[in-house]
Amino acid sequence: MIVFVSEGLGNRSFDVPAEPVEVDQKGCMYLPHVIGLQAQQKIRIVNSDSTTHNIHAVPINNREWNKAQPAGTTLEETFAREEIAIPVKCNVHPWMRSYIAVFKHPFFSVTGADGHFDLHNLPPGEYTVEAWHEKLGTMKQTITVAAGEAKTVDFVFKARAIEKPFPDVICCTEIVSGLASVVRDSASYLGRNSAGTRLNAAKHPQ
Ligand SMILES: [Cu+2]
Repeated sequence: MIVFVSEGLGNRSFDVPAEPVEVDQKGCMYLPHVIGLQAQQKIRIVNSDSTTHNIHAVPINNREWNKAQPAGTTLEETFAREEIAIPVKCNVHPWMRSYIAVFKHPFFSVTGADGHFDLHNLPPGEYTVEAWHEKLGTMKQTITVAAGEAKTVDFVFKARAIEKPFPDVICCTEIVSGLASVVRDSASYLGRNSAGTRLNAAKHPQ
């Protein structure tokens, strides 16, 4: 989940960090799964796997890119405009999916496993703070912060029942059944989300 300021910054402009944001392809998954960065900030895409990936960003408000990436190589890309969030897929491994959220300011935070986020150094003012989740949608709140003030904002999403948990993973482990690590990694990934799916994934030959 990403929490970010969606309104209230006016026409302020912000420096673009020189440091790239990194995403790795490891065990045929994107790590991390959700990435936040600023427009024009570099994203460094690493392929730690011993297989070729084809990273394919499918934006609505930015230039689409689609690149084959041999094992062990790194490439860099950017997005020019704000867009929350851009789906990224691999044309070789259809279950691979990540989301890249592009902002025109630095006031965003990808939540950790505990759901915690921090938005530091906001100028005093009134803001709309928005939380985005790939499956649960968005929620908004308005906050006002004074100079030097810290505020706490909570977003509570109601989890919907997932009818078909990760169907892509189930069908696609068959396509790459030669890659045992893929199946195992998928199983552990699924295990964190659905015990029932772990059972399905574990049925695949390793
Ligand atoms: Cu791939």
